[in-house]
Amino acid sequence: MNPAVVSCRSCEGAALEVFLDLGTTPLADRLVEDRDAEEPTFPLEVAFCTDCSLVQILETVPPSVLFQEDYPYYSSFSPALLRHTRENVAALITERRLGPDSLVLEPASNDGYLLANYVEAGIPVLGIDPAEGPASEAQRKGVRTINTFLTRDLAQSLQDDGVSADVIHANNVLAHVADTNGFVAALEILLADDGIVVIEVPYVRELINNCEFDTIYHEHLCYFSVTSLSHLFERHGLRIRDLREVSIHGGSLRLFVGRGGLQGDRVRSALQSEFNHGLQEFSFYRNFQEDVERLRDELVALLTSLKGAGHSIAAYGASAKGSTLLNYTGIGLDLLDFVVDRNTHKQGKFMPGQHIPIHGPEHVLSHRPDFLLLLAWNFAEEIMTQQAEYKELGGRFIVPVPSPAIV
Ligand code: DWN
Repeated sequence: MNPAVVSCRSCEGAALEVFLDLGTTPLADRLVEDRDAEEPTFPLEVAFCTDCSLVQILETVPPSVLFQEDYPYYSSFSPALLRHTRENVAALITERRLGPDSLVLEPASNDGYLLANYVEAGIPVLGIDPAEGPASEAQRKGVRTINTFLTRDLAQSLQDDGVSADVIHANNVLAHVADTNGFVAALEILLADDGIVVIEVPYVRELINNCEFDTIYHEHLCYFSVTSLSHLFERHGLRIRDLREVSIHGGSLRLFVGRGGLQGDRVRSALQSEFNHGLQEFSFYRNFQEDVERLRDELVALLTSLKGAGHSIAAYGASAKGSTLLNYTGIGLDLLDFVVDRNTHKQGKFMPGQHIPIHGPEHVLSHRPDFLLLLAWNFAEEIMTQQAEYKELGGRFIVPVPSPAIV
């Protein structure tokens, strides 16, 4: 068993208060190939640091276990994510006047979904990703990628070799690193003096307000507010200069971080708003367990009622969040016949814990379930548009979050 953290992953204080226990669960992205094989499970408890406001899980599963060779998440299977990324990159190329003498670096570059946009514009890039499959895919696309984790030591070695990035993208990675301070220190080492780090993280305010408990799994060690991020970056001589709220992944923050400089109006306003809403107080998180239990009971009751009335139910999106939702609620093969997903690396495997089979999206029309539970609810619009024929034939969708609803 891995040692649970007893001190905050950011400020290293001991003031951690647990407010959510999702039980002991399998790894959300460890899809099952052999249903008889033993599945490792780990506790999933969430705590709030009353010193620096960081929300975090207590368990640290070794990154080498989480992001191993068959890590199945490939960003390029989500068209909405690709559009979101393309728009962000185009704006940055213009604003930062990037060109052939620039360098854009991305830790957790996955399958090159983001950096490929810079390569297309003739701008030099360097990706860093520990997952062999996605990293190999990126290299096939012509995205220069180092297949490893970004650490403080690697950053120092790259800096010694002259690497200095004008833009660093860090999308959905800051929450994933076991050495939070070491990772931020690595960003500071690799950032050019007038460079900018563009960081995207799911916003913990949305997680709590919309009961997005299924976005909690062992890959996500931290859940950020602007308040907790500000403490973290200031500790390393970095400052949040500007920010945007973006809708991706159920509501995220896009932060623009540089060496010192002015904390812009949007940042000050966000910090004040968080203070007014109490995100720096334990009381903001205190009732979340009850909210999650209520959502669980409502969702199980809805699916049980539909099944009891003779309806068939399947699910769309073999997502990591889907694993948390199924394993915490206990929704399994008694209620769901199958899951579909566009990601070909996931097809033919089974959902962790519940061992529900994963097929391609064509299975929806060939098997015509009466209802489709959207385990990738963050892409609901895109998926429902894509499944227009299923809907025309009378198929209905169930959105589980923020509260179960048939749409
Ligand atoms: O941090 C992470 C988040 C950002 O993405 C990673 N650790 C893992 C991953 O979490 P997730 O699996 O919950 O994320 P997604 O992107 O919500 O998963 C969506 C799933 O749905 C993917 O497997 C792709 C699939 N999909 C599909 O089959 N058809 C997605 C779309 C948009 C579609 O049209």
